[in-house]
Amino acid sequence: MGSFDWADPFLLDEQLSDDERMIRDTAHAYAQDRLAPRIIEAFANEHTDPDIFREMGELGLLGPTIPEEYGGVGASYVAYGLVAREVERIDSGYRSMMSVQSSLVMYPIHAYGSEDQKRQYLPKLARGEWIGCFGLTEPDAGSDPGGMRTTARKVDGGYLLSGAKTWISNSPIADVFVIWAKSDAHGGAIRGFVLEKGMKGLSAPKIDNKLSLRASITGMVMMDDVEVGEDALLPDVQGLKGPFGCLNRARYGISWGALGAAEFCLHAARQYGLDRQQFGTPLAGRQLYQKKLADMQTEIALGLQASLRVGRLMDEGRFAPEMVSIVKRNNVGKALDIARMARDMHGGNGISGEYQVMRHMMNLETVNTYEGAHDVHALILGRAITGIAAF
Ligand code: TGC
Ligand code: FAD
Repeated sequence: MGSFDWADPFLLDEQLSDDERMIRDTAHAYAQDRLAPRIIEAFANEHTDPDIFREMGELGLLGPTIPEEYGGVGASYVAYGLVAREVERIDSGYRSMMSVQSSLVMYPIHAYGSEDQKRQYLPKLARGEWIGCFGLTEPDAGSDPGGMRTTARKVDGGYLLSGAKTWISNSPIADVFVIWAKSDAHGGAIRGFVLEKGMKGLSAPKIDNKLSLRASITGMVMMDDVEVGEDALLPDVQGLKGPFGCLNRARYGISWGALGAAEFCLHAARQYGLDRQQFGTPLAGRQLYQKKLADMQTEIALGLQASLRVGRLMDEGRFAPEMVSIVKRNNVGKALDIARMARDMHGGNGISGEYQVMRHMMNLETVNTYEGAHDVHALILGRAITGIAAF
């Protein structure tokens, strides 16, 4: 008979390769030593530290799946998920910064870009020297990105981009903007363009007063006839499958990341219950309290195994987007329930920033909405089950 580790019920650790464990340990040490000490203050003051990109870059945590010749470390998608889990154990905002750079900026340049674009952008993005953002959502096109209004008009030698993107992670501090627009030269098809900070007509105002993801800056991207050359077009993709190809990777990473936040909440609630005495015994000695801990542990353990399976299939080139919808939707939804539960189990202390569980809860509200809202993933799955699109 084997032994039981309450913090790793299905022995996930031994299902990883040595390389994956090494990257996980690097991310864990960095997150605990460098991110954890900053987050309470950063969240309280809505402060995003751009140095975090450079620090992550030095450790190979940005775009880890990108091959070494372009600045990545050629890691597996399982390793990428493990990094997301360690970073989000501290804060979903820090994971957001990392996953936008990796899956939504470096991935499309690598998968759809020209050789020149790859050489020009990827090494600097991998080092965190340049910060990237991904502009898909618009004020009137969120869950339905096909309804976007941003246009690319063909002119001599290039394109003029006009439109407004909103809720764009990293945009106010971004050097590189991956923008999706309807291109008149391609029959109105959605195409990707790489824009750079400082271009005439391009601005990225910050969205203030977020009550969630406060350590990760979010903004708009305003484009007023921004002129770009032919070389700004991502040549190798056309249509919505361009941005969705990136979202598959980011959503998969989120499925791991959200469980990192949930694990933080489980560990915090367990320790709180062991330390806190009421009615003459520790709270953790009460049946109701233990049931809550057991529910949390069960959902986390099941969710991690599911993400590991999808990651392995991704590494083998055998994943389908619907698999990602299952783990993104379920793991984030469960993580949000777990964070709310942990907040309750901390009593009054649960609302204090010092105990951190309510910060995770507030962050996970965003994670449940972005990268395909919880119900939108249900509809993606509903379409696959019934053959009927109910969007
Ligand atoms: P639909 O007709 O289903 O598809 C249009 C075309 O796209 C292809 N496609 C995919 N390709 C690859 N992967 C996927 N997951 C794909 N899903 C669809 C499809 O094959 C088709 O290709 P083609 O060649 O036939 O044209 O499209 P629809 O317009 O009906 O879409 C419906 C729906 C709900 C699936 C979709 O619009 C959706 O997923 N909406 C959610 C939007 C979303 O996730 N936005 C995310 C914005 S980015 C973000 O939130 C970043 S936060 C990051 C952070 O800070 O961490
Ligand atoms: P809506 O689409 O208006 O949805 C509102 C509600 O209606 C949701 O509950 C949804 O589930 C529901 N709904 C929608 N359609 C249907 C339907 N057909 N049937 C039933 N219910 C439906 N976007 C980017 O492009 N890049 C980024 O970097 C980025 N970062 C973000 C960071 C933050 C902090 C936030 C909050 C958002 C970010 N987003 C980003 C945008 C995000 O992807 C969108 O908010 C998300 O896709 C939902 O779109 P929406 O907000 O317009 O909501």
